Amino acid sequence: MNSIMENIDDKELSLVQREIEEALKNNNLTTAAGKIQDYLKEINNVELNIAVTGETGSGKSTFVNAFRGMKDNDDGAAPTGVVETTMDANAYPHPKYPNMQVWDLPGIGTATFKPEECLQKVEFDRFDFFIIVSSERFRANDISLAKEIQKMKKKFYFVRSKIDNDIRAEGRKEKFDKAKTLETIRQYCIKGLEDQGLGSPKVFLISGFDLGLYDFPDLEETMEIELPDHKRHVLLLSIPNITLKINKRKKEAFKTNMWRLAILSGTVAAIPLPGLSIAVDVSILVFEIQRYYHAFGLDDESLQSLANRMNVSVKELKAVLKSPLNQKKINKDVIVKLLQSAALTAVTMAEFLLSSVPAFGSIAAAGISFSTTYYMLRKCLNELADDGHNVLMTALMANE
Ligand SMILES: Nc1nc2c(ncn2[C@@H]2O[C@H](COP(=O)(O)OP(=O)(O)O)[C@@H](O)[C@H]2O)c(=O)[nH]1
Ligand SMILES: [Mg+2]
Repeated sequence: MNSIMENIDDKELSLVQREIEEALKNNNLTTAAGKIQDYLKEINNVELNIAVTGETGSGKSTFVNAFRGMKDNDDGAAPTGVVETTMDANAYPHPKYPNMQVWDLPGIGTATFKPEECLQKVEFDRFDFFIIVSSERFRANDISLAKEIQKMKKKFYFVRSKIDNDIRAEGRKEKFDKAKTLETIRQYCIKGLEDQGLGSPKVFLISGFDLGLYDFPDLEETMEIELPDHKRHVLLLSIPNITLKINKRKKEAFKTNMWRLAILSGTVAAIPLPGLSIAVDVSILVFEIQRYYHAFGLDDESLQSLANRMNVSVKELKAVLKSPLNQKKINKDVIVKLLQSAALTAVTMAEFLLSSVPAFGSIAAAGISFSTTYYMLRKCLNELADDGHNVLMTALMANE
């Protein structure tokens, strides 16, 4: 797995991208399709490894689960509320995107273990960045750990956890100002770190019980900005769909691959389908549309988990779903039916293809297969992203 990770970087991916465009300019669709296959294979192999570390009881394991959209008692969840006795690094893959793994690193940053020894033991090099968690002020161990990470030229983020507890306690006071309370905690943590010679790092306030609150969206955005392109994609697809902003950026991320998939579906192993005038590779469409569905949190488990967190019923959430894809299992039959109805309107698509696809001329040669699949992907992405958006709005409004 490591070798794959080391093999792919932004430069190589942009080389494949240029090759695709070059082939399209030369009207060589077969070559373009082959290159697209390489490209998609490579981006599907990109790994994201996030290390979560900090003292026992700080909320690491809870965070590892929440980050993957899981509850503590789900299958594959990291055990929480247990006393950590070893410093074994445990990898917890995302249930739907196993290329994204969150590592629970107990022990590092506790007095028993020296940070530099621990980091060597867990092969720090595999991590894209570190999250250092503390439920109080950051201690000397957290700081020496951060310095070790810095030496290795890796990024780290400080997370002050269990903010819900602080807010609840402060909320009992008569003069409660939530924004002020949060700012006080933030400044206190930053000052502590500065006093120990760590520059002025950002500290993100979070609750592992509800990532939609406080600074998690900020943390997500920072990670996104600081990751290289190909890794950013993995983060965006796998991150739980908990804010409207994330919903929007997920949609953008999917959009960038739409035309590549449409070329591929219409060119490689395109199989004529009964009752359909075009030849497409339906399995590509099924795979991608299923990804949309999960990324926007529209599956039953995700809706249930949103309902639990936000005190709304699953029924209320389901009531706002509009896409016909929601009532069904997304499989070949469903997609073929959609294609059949989409093919009828394929003539009207030239105008959006012009604006969003490079080397449009040669793609026009791919004709109706390309247009129809592109239209389909766009339609499904729009519908499912809208549904994701509306479900979130419903949950947020119920909490106002
Ligand atoms: N109120 C609150 N409790 C939390 C939060 N995160 C973790 N906990 C609780 O703190 C305890 C330790 O959490 P755990 O994730 O096992 O910490 P770890 O030892 O660092 O892995 C458990 O009882 C958790 O339920 C949080 O954000 N808010
Ligand atoms: Mg733990």
